[in-house]
Parts: sequence; structure tokens; C-alpha cells
Amino acid sequence: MRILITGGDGFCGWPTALYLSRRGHDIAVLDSGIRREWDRELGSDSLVPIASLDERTETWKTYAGGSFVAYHVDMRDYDGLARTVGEFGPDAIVHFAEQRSAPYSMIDRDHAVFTQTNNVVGTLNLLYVMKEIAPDCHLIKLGTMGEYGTPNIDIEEGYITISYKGRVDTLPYPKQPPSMYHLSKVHDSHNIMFACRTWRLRATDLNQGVVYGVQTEETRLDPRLANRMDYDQVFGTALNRFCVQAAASHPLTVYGAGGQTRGFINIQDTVRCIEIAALHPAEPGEFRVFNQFTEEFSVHDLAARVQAVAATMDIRAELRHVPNPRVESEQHYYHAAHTRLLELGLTPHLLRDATIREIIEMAQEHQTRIRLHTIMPTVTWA
Ligand code: USQ
Repeated sequence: MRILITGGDGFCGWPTALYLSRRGHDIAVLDSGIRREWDRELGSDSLVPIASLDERTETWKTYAGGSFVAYHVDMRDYDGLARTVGEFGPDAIVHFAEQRSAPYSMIDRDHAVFTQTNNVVGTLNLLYVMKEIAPDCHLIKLGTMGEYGTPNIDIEEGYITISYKGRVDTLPYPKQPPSMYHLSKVHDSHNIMFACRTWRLRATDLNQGVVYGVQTEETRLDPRLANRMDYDQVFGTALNRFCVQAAASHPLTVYGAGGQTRGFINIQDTVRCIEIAALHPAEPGEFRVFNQFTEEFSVHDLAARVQAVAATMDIRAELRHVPNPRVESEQHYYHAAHTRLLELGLTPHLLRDATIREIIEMAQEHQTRIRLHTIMPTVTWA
């Protein structure tokens, strides 16, 4: 297949590009480079040093199964996006190119407006490009489990069948997103659903949980192919942060009571899920939703698990309940369906102590690069 990966320089996009390329697909990566600018803005940096997109691309070409090319384009630039899609002619577009941090979107009004404008306009541009020049192309869009929030009933995969006053319908599952960022994904979902219904585009919305792990088989092949690793308060996410904190002898930052339960997925499963979605495209007019995670954990239980693994490495990690910077339920019911990707062939990498150990060891290897002052949360929802 010919697959365009937007946001292909990022944490999920880069390993996905390599994974699909190694399996023989022709790959184009599109990225504006803005993720690296946010690091400069925030004074943070990837724990693992990463090469520029051009150096990564040149390095990968010797391993690539098919053609491999990078485009430096911003999704908000409609003409640039249209030129890229027209020139490359993709069968599928995997769309990662969004501002994906909840805390970043909650810094202030400017960051909320930026996040929603960037994400919603980028996706809208893509929908119009597809309508105009690639109507048969399959859109694989990265959504988030956070679109659903934490309702007191089971979460379904995108839709729920409701009986009301004697009538029955299957409707989009109610959305209760917990940040301006998560809201941007809800807005995207509505726009994509409209485009499928109205223009008969085909789309799969992958509502992904929190991703952990860092490297994949492909990113390990050469240090210039290494994936980025975020641990700061804005872009770092729960499990990876706890592992870096353990390595840095920093208390593990459980926000509030720690009963916040989320779906989690290993980065090695992220790349495989994208392949599964691409190989089994949605039908014209179909807006399909898969919940992309493999296990549920509370943040307290995850931190305790990291603490226990760290202890076997002679690291005494303190688990600290810090005041929650977010407005969110800290004890709640959580049970979300996630069968559709399994039915299509996903064999999950479940969280093992060895995985936690490996992330801690990676953090130890790059210990001198850990910027301790970026760890504690200062961005608040209030
Ligand atoms: N949390 C802690 N301590 C920390 C960091 C986070 O207790 O040091 C808690 C948060 O309060 C939250 C939970 O862990 O309850 C998850 O937070 P996170 O920072 O790991 O992840 P989140 O902000 O939800 O966002 C991440 C990605 C986002 C993706 C989302 C999937 O950045 O792009 O959409 O995970 S989900 O969480 O399912 O919505």
C-alpha cells in the first residue's frame, strides 16, 4: 500500500512509519516540525536524543521495504497538504499530526485556542483534500479514549444502542472529554463522521489510550532512528513518567487519590494496530471507531508496580500523592470495550515487569539528560 503518515516525526508517528515501511509499504511522512518547537518553548527535551527528520529519513532508507520520503508541511497549509496528497497518491492516510498534550492545551487561553485551531483546522483541511482529490483513500485518524471521559456505565466502541420511549437507535457514544485537547478530538470525530455521511469518505477513528514504552524493533536498529521519550509535566504520560522518576530518584507523582483508571497500550501494539486498520479498510461512507488499548490500570496501581520493579533494581522509589493539577474523577467506574482490533488479529504485548525495567534502564542510560525541574506539575485546570 501507499501510506501517508501525518505527524510522522512524533512519538507514535515515527515508529509507525518505520514499522509499515519495513513491511514493504511505500511510505510518505508529513510533518511541520512543530513538536520540536514546543520542547524549545517549554524548556523540555526528549530524554533519548533524536536525529532531525531529514537525518532519520536518510538513515532509514537503507532499511526501507518500499519507497520512503518526507514532506515538511503544516496541516493548516491547505495547498501544501493538497500538493503532498496529489503527488504521493496514498491508499491510506494515517493522521497523527495534532497537538496531543492535555496540559499544553490547558496552559492558558492562547494554548487552548492554538490546540483546537491546529487540530480541528488540520483535520478539516485533510477532509477537504480527500473529498477533492482522494475520495477513495482510507483515513485512519488518531482519536483518544479520553473522548468518552469516565461515565458510570461501560464504554462501547464509538456507538451505543439506546432504547428511548419505545424506539431504538444506535448513536455516537456520549462524549465527556477532560481537557481542551481531548475536546479537539471530539470536534474532529464529529467533522469526520459528517464527511463520511455526506461525501462518502471512509474513515477509522482509533480511540487510543495512554501509550507506554519507547522503542520498537525498527527504532532500535540505529541510534539515529531512536524514538523520542517524554517525561516532563506537559508531554510526559503516566507510566513512562513514573519510570523516569524512579531512575532519577524523584518521587513518583500520583495525582490526587490515584484511582484515575485509563486504558493503556504498548507502543509496539500502536504500530501494529495501525497496520491492522490499514489492511482492513472502512467501507465508503463508513465512520468506524476502534478503542485502541489493551489493558486498564489505575495510576496508583501503575506507580506501585513501578515502585516494586524499581526495588528489584535497588532503587527506593517513593510514591507521592501530589495535589491533582487536573479537574477529574479520582475514584470512578471504568470498563471500556476493546474487542474490534483483537478480532482483526492484534496479539497484545501486555505490561510485564521486564518492560518497566527496560524503560527504567533506558532512563538510567540517559540520566544526565533528565531535567528535574520539568517534572512536577505546574499547569492546572482551575
Ligand atoms: N497522572 C498522574 N501522574 C502523572 C501524570 C499523569 O497521576 O505524573 C494521571 C492524570 O491525572 C490522568 C492520568 O494519569 O488521570 C493520565 O494522564 P496522562 O498524562 O498519562 O495522559 P493524558 O493527559 O490523558 O493524555 C495522554 C496523551 C494523549 C492521549 C491520552 C489517551 O498525551 O495524547 O489522547 O493519553 S487517554 O488518557 O485515554 O485519553
